[in-house]
Amino acid sequence: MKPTVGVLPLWDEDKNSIWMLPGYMDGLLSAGALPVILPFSTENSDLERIFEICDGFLFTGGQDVSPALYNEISIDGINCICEKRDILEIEIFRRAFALDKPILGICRGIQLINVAMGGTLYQDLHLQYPSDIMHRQSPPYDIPSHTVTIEERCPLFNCLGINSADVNSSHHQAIKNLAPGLKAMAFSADGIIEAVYSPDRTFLWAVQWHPERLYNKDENNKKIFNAFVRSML
Ligand SMILES: [Mn+2]
Repeated sequence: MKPTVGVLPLWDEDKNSIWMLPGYMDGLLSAGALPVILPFSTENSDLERIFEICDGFLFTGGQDVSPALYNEISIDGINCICEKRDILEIEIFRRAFALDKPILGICRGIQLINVAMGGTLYQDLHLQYPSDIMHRQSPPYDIPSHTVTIEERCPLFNCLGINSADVNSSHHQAIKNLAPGLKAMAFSADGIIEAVYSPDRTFLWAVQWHPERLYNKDENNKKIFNAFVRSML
């Protein structure tokens, strides 16, 4: 039976509506999983049922994580906050972590996971960490924007067998203080953490770039989805 992956929903503030980018769903489907978009419910009975159904969870990209969650006041560079996403995702993450359900975080996902585990973020790289690296590329988003170096002997290195990779990049925030319990797996040339994992869990990986926009043309990003789904078999 295919593993079922709960996909954290995207939220469109203007339309007041859940939405989804096909790459997240298709990337999981192509790796052999059945993705399902989760509802915005934090009722205990709903969550208990969700955790019976789902073998793993994908934390998607999107709005900025509220700086209040890491005890900071928002600076001017902060974009749209989505409180209902923060609440849902922190709750799902805590339960998934406690139950050792496989977790993959992408973009906002790496940031949310770092904050949920006690880390902090650069609220806006442009204001707080200026560099020449193009972390916020212009379209098209399925071509590489910068290189990352991959730490040796980490799970990402073991999975890909390479110590650098070209990645796309659509973020204006990033990990500042890495949460205790997470280890960095990849860095951009300006020193930003671009991938993390938990050594204490079966599969808890997160990346700052967008495999869902690259997996169908880049074998390395396909391998990330494959490794996530394989961990649930
Ligand atoms: Mn980047």
